[in-house]
Amino acid sequence: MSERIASAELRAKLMSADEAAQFVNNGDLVGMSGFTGAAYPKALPTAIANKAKEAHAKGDAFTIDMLTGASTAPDCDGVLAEAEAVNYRMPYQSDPIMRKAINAGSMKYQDIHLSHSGLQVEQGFFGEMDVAIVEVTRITEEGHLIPSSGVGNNLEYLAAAKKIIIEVNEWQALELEGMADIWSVPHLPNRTPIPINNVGDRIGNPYIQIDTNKVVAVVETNAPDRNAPFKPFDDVSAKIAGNFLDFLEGEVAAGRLTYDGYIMQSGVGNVPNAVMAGLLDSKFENIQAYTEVVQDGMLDLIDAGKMTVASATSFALSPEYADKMNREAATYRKSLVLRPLQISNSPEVIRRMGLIASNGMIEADIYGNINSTHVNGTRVMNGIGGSGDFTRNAFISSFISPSVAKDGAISAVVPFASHIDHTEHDAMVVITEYGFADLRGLAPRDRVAKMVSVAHPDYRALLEEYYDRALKSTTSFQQTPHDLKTAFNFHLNMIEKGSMKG
Ligand code: 0RQ
Repeated sequence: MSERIASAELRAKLMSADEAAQFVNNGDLVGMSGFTGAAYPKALPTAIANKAKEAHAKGDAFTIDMLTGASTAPDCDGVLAEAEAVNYRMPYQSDPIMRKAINAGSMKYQDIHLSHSGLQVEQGFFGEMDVAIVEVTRITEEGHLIPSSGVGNNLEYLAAAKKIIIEVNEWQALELEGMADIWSVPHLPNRTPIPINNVGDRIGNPYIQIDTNKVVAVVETNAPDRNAPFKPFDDVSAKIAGNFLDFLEGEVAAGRLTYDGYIMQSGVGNVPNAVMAGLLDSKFENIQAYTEVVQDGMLDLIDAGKMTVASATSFALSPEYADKMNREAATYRKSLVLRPLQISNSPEVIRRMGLIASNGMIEADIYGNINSTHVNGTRVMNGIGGSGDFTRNAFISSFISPSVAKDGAISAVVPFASHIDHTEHDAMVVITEYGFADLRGLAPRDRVAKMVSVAHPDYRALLEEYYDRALKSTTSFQQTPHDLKTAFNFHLNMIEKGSMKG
């Protein structure tokens, strides 16, 4: 195992995770690797959680402020939340225990555009970074770090931190080396363009260079990335995938897209994964992805010869596909590029690519405002993640969702979104199992019928009644009619009666 640590200087700093946890203190700002269940540190979070539990048992305070690339896994976010060891979290999480603590008010969470997060660290918005804890596949003789299954904000955290702890994970395939393309976005002001013109362009090095003097500990691990498996495809997700393909076909017919070389971005989740499965049997060839995470569906498209290249910042693979990646990394390396988050999610590059974005949502309103994050406007689900980076800058931005959640008690189309992450100015197409609502070129009042047509039939009359009321309401003008007294009745019904139907 120690042959993965070729630098003698860093090999001399090998220790156990419990020993390394001595460098993490109460009140520290800690930057960790980790992005959608991949590349997060596997040993230090538990060691820090144990340290917190011991301190709490003695009546002492112990919490950290925790920054990552995005969500992690039960053995990172989960154990730390369970130990009440996190005071503040940024920029994205999806752990059930952590979500509960955030919504109970015992933990602070700032849910921000992922493309902004590294820059804000550089600009010192979160204070001085005490420790960076980063998982790698290997350390070279020169002390350079070979990223594991994701890059995220590692560059910014390693540069900003006073102390560095490195986890070298033997579970990660050595053949991942060469997949990462490390290039630092120039500091403000006087930025120069990011020189990426094509999805697969490589512009940097396969390793991260660090100040090895800052390394206080190196810890060896052998533990898998932990993403939950995707839900099996059902009839609803198959229909959504079919409607997404119909939409793409319409774009081809209109001359805005060709069957050759379509560039996609796909959000995480069960439905986006099903949409990719739909592309397998489509007429589209040489598909490319300029996106945030590599998902199971993309590996299937690559295997089928349908996808030529994907650029992302990390993997978000089910356990089965993560194993497959580990076995076949040398082959996948030819078609995959892992970039720092500031580049994978760069508005500049996204706009240049002319990509079609598709992300999941909690709800959309009749005018096309999208809520990606908050159930009933106040309870956070996961976070905006990269969906804003892509939605705002894509050539076409779509949202895909089943028309109902919780056995029909919740409608995905509501009169007024109870929280708005993506405005009517950014969202262009909303797709459910009932079809697609193409909102492009339409003023707000002309969007309503389209949105109602993709709502579940059980909710269509209720939405039409609301719109009639909004048109006549004394609280309303006609640009974007709303009856403010009843705009949130769907949500109030859900809270008071257990169903949006009332
Ligand atoms: O909960 O599993 O307990 O039944 O949300 O919903 O339908 O399986 O869909 O997995 O695609 O997730 C918006 C959460 C959708 C996701 C969201 C409940 C539903 C179910 C999952 P159960 P589905 P998905 C870039 C892109 C924001 C970040 C983003 C998300 C569970 O897409 O987090 O886009 N997006 N990042 O029952 C109450 C509603 C609901 C609801 C769904 N209206 N009210 N619960 N659910 N709608 C990638 C990154 O940034 C990393």
